Amino acid sequence: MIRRNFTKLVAGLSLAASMMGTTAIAEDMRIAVVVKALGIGFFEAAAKGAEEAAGELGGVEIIYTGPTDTTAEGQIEVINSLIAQGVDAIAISANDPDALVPSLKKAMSRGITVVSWDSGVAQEGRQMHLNPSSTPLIGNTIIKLAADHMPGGGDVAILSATATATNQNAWIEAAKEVLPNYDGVNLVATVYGDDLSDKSYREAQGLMATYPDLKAIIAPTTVGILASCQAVTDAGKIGEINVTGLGLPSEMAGCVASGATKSFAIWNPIDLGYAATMLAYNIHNGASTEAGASVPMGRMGSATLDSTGSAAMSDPFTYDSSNVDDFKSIF
Ligand code: RAM
Repeated sequence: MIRRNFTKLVAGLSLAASMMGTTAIAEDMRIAVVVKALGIGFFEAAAKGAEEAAGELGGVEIIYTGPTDTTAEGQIEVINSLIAQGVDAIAISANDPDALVPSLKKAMSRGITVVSWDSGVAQEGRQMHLNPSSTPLIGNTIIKLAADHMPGGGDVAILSATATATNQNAWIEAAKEVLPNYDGVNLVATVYGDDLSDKSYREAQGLMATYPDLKAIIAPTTVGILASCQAVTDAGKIGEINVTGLGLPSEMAGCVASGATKSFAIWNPIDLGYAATMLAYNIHNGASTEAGASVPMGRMGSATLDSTGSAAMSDPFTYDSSNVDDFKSIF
């Protein structure tokens, strides 16, 4: 009897131990959040959201990493090192849709869960992609932001991030599609500041020099919009050229106060980092990524995958002098 109980006890203990073991493995998860480049405020805000998700989930470590500049080569090095470290998941905002595919495929073949967010990877290189918002909506928003303050129409230019950025290229394409709906708005150029402040500043200066009648610079990048605002301000062209696009209230409040920027838009980058982390976690733990599947993303609800394995988070929000100060301490 005693022996039987003892056997039962041992069996029970080893079951508990193996359950604990299983739990420990499931919970001891390292998620690498790979960004386009380090030092960009937008991604630092997303990292806060990733940490929030990890805290909620428990037993999840976030490795926030990325290259020092916005290149695919830099990201490939980072991915290879993450494969060598044996992380459990990679959630990446890509500098190029195709160049990262071979290294991400290698990661997946080693059992690493791969999702892209913000700026996507081609479908074969990831298990799903989370867009911040609907691409046509963002494309229309960035043109409308400019058009709303140009009643007589006129020349506008786009100052983008890198020429290979999946997200900016998709938004620009969508913007060009709706351009005919905006009478008199004339897109004269698209230039690339590579999400580097100094290069973006020089590109904005170049636009002003080449197009003296420019009425707006549309920068669908948080780095580009801030650098453009600085270039327009330094050139004494506030009131002449409106700088708009996608920016962070924390970085753009001064530009709105000075009048260099009438309005701009963005979604919540903290929510985006949070949602991407939740998706990586849930897919790693078995959530389906079939078309039509809904993957839970904590307090952000769930992401419903389309036929390309993509989903969108939420609509962008417009900021101007009436509300920018309420958000500038948040992101
Ligand atoms: C920059 C990056 C990022 C983009 C935002 C709007 O921070 O290019 O990918 O989503 O701008």
